[in-house]
Amino acid sequence: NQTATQPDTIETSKNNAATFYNDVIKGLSGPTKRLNSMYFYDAVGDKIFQELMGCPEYYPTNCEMEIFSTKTAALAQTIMADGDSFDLIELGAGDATKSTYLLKYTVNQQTDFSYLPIDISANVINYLNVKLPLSIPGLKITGLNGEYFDMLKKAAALSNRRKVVLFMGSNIGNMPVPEANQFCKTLREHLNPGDMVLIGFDLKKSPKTILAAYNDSEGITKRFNLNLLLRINRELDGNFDVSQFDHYATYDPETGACKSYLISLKDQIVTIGKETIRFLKDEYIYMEISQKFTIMQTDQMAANTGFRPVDRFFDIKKWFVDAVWMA
Ligand code: AVJ
Repeated sequence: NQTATQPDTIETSKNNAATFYNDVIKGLSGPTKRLNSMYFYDAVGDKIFQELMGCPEYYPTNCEMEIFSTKTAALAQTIMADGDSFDLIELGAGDATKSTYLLKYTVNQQTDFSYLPIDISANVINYLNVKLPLSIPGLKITGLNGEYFDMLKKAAALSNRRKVVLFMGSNIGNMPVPEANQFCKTLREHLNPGDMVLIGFDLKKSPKTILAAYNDSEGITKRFNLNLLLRINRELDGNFDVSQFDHYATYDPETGACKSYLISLKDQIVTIGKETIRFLKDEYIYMEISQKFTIMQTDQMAANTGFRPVDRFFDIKKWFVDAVWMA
């Protein structure tokens, strides 16, 4: 059994500098330019995202925090189901602030469960392995450092208990809808009938509210996006001048797609390692999608991917939903 003093540190070879370089060059070499928002989260990006979560216009985190802090008992009842022992697996656990409400409550129910946070960041996993058993006495934790599906396989090899998978924060919104469907199908293939997932979806709401969250007046989201260019400078020997790029966010109420772009303010040439990237004035880099959903669309996604919706938890404004699906 892994404990706080024996953190699990399975490394993934896929998430290395060569992959980052290849993805960046590929994304910036085509007729239209794009970067993958999964690369936002280096140490600086993590800090900026923390800032963003404290910014009044950025509502999703607060909504989901409200759900976990005010509906803890109901959430726990649903995932504890028949009271049998289970594994609670969290994809992209971060600092586990929201899940801590659920963990504390569930530990106090004397239910036999283990918490298996999965994160691509070794720092995150080491932190959770050490800190959570201190703040939640009695918690059994096995942190898994690596890619989601590799670590889900690992989790399945560690135990054959019922599994509940948390995928919170509307992280699913950072995939285009077809990719999100494929992700859920793959997730389903890693689960057994009776297993559950809890997925956080940001819901459609006033377009002005959504746009403000991704175009905050302090410019935190702008810095968050520009940081990826600075990360390319730092890690891939790039020479982006971030003062020559502006941030532009859009929300389309029809499709629910909220997209971020960086716009080149002039004709310019950027080098990354030995590659040369040309930008025309006003040319864009497509940085990120944050898809918004209707409840019907979340049910549809469950049905499309081999799940059955069993419960849903809203914040008071109904801006966000944590949907519980059964495999
Ligand atoms: C990581 C999915 C919660 O899309 O809302 C915040 C990332 N991007 N502002 C989101 C993000 C711009 C965020 N999530």
